[in-house]
Amino acid sequence: MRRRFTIPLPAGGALALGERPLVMGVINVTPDSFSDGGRLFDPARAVDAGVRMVEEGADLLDVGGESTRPGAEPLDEEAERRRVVPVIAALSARVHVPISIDTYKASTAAAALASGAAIVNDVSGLRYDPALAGVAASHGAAIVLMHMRGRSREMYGQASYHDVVAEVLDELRAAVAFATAAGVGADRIIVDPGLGFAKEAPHSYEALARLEAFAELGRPVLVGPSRKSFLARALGGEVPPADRDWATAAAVTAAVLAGAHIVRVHAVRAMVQVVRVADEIRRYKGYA
Ligand code: PMM
Repeated sequence: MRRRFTIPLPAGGALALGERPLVMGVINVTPDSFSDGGRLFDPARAVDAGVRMVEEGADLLDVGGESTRPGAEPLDEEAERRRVVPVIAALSARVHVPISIDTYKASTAAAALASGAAIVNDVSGLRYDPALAGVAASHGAAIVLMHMRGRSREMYGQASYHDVVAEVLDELRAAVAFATAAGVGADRIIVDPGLGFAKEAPHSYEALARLEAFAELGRPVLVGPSRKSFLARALGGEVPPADRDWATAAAVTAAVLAGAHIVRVHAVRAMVQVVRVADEIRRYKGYA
């Protein structure tokens, strides 16, 4: 059973989750993203890409200014804001889907929410900047709490688990408790197991294979397998990120069959097809 949720958004909006899986298109306004090699660093190209993704069926857009690839250096707040705010402002005038800001910094989130974003996507699960929770709460924003450990540049050092699903569940439960204690409405929280973050490839595969366990948190589940290196691990060689969309399709299918509410992807047009067919199959399993 994929539970249904209605997530309140700022300005009286709402996001219906669970009726069908939603597709979140990724817009990395970075010169060094692992997945698209900085293609969208130019703001006008980033905006056009977002508009195109919505035409192709994206239900949400996720805009980020700092690369989270392993080994990436952190970006200062001012530079991050300069990258993302113009893109979010322009996109929110041109598209009618909710926009999320992929940041762990309270000041960037505040500027993004003031420019039209409705969701904060925090890869640190509120561990890097505790003030982020208050910003999300005061704007009435929804928040994605993703699981990871450590900082991107050293996260693989902490990729050690006895039971990856049980430990990620515990750590996400703590993040949800932190968010609600800081005033974020429990009804605004979305959880994410953080595939590829502080996880070796087998941990990511196990989290994906056992994704149904995350329903236990009582919140909608977002997953981001798109073009990640754990996919290349199964391909037995060097497969560059831009050539990982078939591999992504397999992971997206697994996520949808396991009840994911949102999949975060780069190749929107192709993954919309994948999601629709996988969801149709899921319906005939008798749960939907
Ligand atoms: N992955 C990346 C960045 N942000 N956010 C969420 N919620 N979940 C993810 O899996 C996730 C994320 C890394 O991929 P990218 O650099 O291509 O955006």
